Amino acid sequence: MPIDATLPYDDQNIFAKILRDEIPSRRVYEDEWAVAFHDIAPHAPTHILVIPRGPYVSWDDFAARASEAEIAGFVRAVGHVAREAGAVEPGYRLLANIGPDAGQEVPHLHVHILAGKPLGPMLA
Ligand code: DGP
Repeated sequence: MPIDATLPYDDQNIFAKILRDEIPSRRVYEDEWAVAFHDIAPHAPTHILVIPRGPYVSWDDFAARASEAEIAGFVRAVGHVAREAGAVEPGYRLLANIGPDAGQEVPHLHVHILAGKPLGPMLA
């Protein structure tokens, strides 16, 4: 069910629980700023989600409230995970859904890394 990305942060959302290790995930990376794990319903051979450790509903919320250090740390973590996944060559897609029109389902910012096959046109 798509969420309203302007809502206050709900610390009971599924990714908050993954961050706290209350539910399992297949983690591939973590550092001070971010955690990355395999998507439960992959849309490509490589489908990894990268989330910030901080309580941000969406990219919009993150851009508005996160510190420079959190933003830099998160962006670098996304790049690191994509490189480690072997996705830089021949290429990958980053995707963040923000709010109901985009179909965002989990109210904790997540960037999808999609790779491992030709992904076709962006809006297919
Ligand atoms: P979005 O539509 O951008 O909000 O994508 C949410 C993604 O989260 C979707 O691709 C499926 C994934 N997902 C939902 N619940 C879980 C879960 O419990 N574990 C993992 N690993 N992924 C989940």
